Amino acid sequence: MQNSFSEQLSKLRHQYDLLIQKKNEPDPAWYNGIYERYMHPVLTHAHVPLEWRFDLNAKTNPWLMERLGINAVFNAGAIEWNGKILLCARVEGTDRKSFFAMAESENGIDNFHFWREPCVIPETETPDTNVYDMRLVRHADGWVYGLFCSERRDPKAPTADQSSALAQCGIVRTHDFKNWERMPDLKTPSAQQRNVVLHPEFVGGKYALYTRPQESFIDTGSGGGIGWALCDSMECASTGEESIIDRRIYHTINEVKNGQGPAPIKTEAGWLHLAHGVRNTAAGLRYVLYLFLTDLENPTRIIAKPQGYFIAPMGMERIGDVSNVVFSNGWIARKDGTVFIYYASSDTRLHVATSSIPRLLDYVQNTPQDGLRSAASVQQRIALIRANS
Ligand code: M1P
Repeated sequence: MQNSFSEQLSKLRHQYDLLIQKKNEPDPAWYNGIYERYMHPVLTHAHVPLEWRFDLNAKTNPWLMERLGINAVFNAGAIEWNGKILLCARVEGTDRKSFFAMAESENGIDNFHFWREPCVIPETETPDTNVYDMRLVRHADGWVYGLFCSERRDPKAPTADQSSALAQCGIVRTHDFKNWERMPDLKTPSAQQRNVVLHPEFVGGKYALYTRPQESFIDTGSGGGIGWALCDSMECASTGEESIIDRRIYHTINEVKNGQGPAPIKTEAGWLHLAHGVRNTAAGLRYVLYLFLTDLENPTRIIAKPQGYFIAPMGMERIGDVSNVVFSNGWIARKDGTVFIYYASSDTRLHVATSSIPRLLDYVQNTPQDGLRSAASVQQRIALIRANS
């Protein structure tokens, strides 16, 4: 038998409070020396406030039904702001539309709670059908920019095709994460763009962008990898030809496609990059995360790149709406060198991993690079075994 409205509401509130207050601890079963994984996700669909989902008025909703369900909370931009950790999460309703919502935590690993209302992102003259994957960047010009994917139906698609879409880079800026100023979408020579990220500093007096040229919505086609392009202004951003800085390579973790994650972190040794790489399998695409380092003076020049992946989906992380995926568009380096890496699993929930700048630099600089052949991998492993003998 159904509980009374007030009983059920108290139960929901109690469960919600327990979830928000739950402590998160490093997973004791995980060790690789490079980063810690944690026992619980930091954001899930259940972290979305009850007020966003239920009509809490017993007169208009006597059954206490969920009126606007939430499907998933994942791919979040991240920034440290007034000592707190802020995430700009991708929240996806049951209607399949994503929107952005800010959540904050004091310590970056638990007690994340959403702000009162989701972000209101102004539209351009051509309204976005779907928006997702915001990269937050505190730029040297004084603004915080949010670059995200704006998706619209392909206007050239015949009526029978209700799936073909166009992806472009939407741009907003803010000083408070409450008021967002929308700029025109980025123009590049490529047919479509996703995973566009603003470099935090001017380069030669210009804004610099990591791009991901692609010919169609899912397939990048001849789009060869993570691109780089400069532009004069973010108010009407337009780039010339993109150059590829991290190319896709046969039989590696990124042979099908790749994309810059969040903006790179400036370290003494170079710009530290987090990216995702995609390969194909009989069970579909597999997304993993990897790191690389670029030259401080020339961020397009890779100076260190470990072989293989940095984070891959593990255990329950493998399962979700788009299984076998980890994706990241947010990380934070604190003044004390701690790094929080926010990664989503299987387009369903968001996790944190923790490390430090010294550990990540050690990993990037001292892990052998990909030998690109089985025989070379064997030699790398034998060298390690013999050094340990
Ligand atoms: O479904 C996995 C990811 O797919 C896209 O990434 P990419 O453009 O590299 O294929 C994005 O839509 C991302 O949101 C999603 O997590």
